[in-house]
Amino acid sequence: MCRTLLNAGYSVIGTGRRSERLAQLQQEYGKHFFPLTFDISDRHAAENALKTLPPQWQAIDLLVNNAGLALGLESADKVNLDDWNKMIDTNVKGLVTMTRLVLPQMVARNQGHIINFGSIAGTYPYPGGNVYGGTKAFVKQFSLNLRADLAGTNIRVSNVEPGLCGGTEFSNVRFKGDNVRAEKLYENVQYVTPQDIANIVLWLNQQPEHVNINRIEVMPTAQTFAPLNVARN
Ligand code: 8X3
Repeated sequence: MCRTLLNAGYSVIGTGRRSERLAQLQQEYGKHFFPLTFDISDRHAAENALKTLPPQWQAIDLLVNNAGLALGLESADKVNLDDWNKMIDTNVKGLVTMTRLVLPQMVARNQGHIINFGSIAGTYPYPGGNVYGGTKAFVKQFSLNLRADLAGTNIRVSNVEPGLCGGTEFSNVRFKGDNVRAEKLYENVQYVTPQDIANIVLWLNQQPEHVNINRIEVMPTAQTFAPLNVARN
């Protein structure tokens, strides 16, 4: 997403925990890229990081809240409670923290766009989706509620809800380093790619200011719906 926006002429603040990845982008894009290393689940780290932004980087027109993770696919009675907390800390608390920190200057300038990352898991339940799907349902409703609060402003809010998206570390993280299991998920299927999603983010933001896409649900053509489960005696 950073590269797609940079190639389209945007100046980008890239955030993440791994400074070496951000340094790589800075090397490639020079003064158009500003690296900001922090863990989004640490509220004070996020507050402090944003305070270090030089004045010319403080007017943020587009906030892309894509940081998030799924951990495990165990059923709710067996799940690791730390995993649930980590998903809530990142997907919910991290996302609302960033939104609350960036939104005031958007409101002051009456300009801006927040693009949140939900998931199809926020709409369609699946076994083991439990808290992950719950966090993404939160993101969906939070995005819509932001629009209600921002009535009368020019600030846009969109929720991107991807389905099976390969070519990221999503499943390696979900399966805690079981890379064979992670790779299997993407075998013999044309999944949605990070570039597909980046193109959608750019397209959402490039709509005219009077056009707000509230939600956009994206699946690979190869992914559709399973029948509802009926447990029989
Ligand atoms: C990513 C899609 O199906 O793994 O949020 O929940 S899924």
